[in-house]
Amino acid sequence: MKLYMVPAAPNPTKVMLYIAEREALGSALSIEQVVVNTLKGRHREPEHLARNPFGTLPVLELNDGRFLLESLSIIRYLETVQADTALVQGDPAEQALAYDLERTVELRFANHVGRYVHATNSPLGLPADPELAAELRSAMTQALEYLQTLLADGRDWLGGERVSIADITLQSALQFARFAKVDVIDGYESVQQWDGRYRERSAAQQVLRF
Ligand SMILES: N[C@@H](CCC(=O)N[C@@H](CS)C(=O)NCC(=O)O)C(=O)O
Repeated sequence: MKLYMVPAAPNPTKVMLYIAEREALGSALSIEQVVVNTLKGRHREPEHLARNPFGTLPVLELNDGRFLLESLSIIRYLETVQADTALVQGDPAEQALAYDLERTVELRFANHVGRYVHATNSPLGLPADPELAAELRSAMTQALEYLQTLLADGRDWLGGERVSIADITLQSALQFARFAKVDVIDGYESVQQWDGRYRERSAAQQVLRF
């Protein structure tokens, strides 16, 4: 399999952290990682558009030549490979709760962080949009308060004792904010402590650049 990706971008980072976490659990997923340089516009060139007509990253090329275009679908597929070392464990309800929390982090926080970064200090040079930034900041506040509530019982990870896909999605968003020198967790002490803990993990040390 081949993972087409670009470092520091949130959705590719999500899959890269996932793979590193699986490897730490003993999986040998045999995935070659291929950089598609978005700063040079390589994702808009025919070679990448043949893999994914939408031009986004990550893309996973399966061994039979088919392509998966969505980060969470890639993760769900990889969960079935060497499933004895899958990241998401537990009975069906526990697994559903893990995916539910991941979607909550993505849709109620990480997506806003991506748009907030571009509205304040866009790495792509997009014009600042203070009005949109204020709206996003307020939406992010609700999610951050929810995360603080989860962490208030002293758990290490968002879902409890084990690192899960929600942790990976949160860290991918926070790295993107750091890359753009935008602080989105200022004042949220439990989330800041979680961030410090996650960045000490070997998966984080291998994958994160910022
Ligand atoms: N829903 C997709 C989103 C993929 C996505 O938007 N990737 C960004 C990088 S984080 C990208 O490729 N942006 C370049 C573009 O849209 O032109 C996923 O989760 O994989």
